[in-house]
Amino acid sequence: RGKCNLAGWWQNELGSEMLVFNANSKGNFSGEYYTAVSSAQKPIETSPLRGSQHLDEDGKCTFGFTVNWSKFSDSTTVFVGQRFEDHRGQEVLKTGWLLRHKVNSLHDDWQATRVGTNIFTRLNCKEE
Ligand code: B9F
Repeated sequence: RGKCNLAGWWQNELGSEMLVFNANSKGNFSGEYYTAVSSAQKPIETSPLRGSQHLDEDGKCTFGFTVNWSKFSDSTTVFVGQRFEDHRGQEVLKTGWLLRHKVNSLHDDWQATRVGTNIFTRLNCKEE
């Protein structure tokens, strides 16, 4: 695996899990996101993600991806982040996100966006 390979299973501090598929030669990737939290009316379902990453050789690539929650919500989240290794060599993704939920009018636009951070670590560490 290359130094910035994001492919595989990740979990964040909320317990949300995502599976990232191999990026292509341009750094574009897709995956699946299972959020541990929702507060939507409908039950949580696996949601598709699409992203783009840099392919730097130093292992500290930046990336971004969008999650479309359409199976149970009309909202969208975008994540931006960077890969690091901690002092034990464990991979960590430091991310920030914006969550846009659907509002019914321009008047309510001011309250449509939430912001936060998530830290992802590898779920199953396959050493290769
Ligand atoms: O809960 C979100 C939602 C949007 C409109 C009704 C429900 C959808 C899932 C978002 C999951 C977020 C967190 N999970 C995670 O791993 S994405 C960023 C966080 N990281 C009610 C109105 C707006 C939010 C809740 Fe809703």
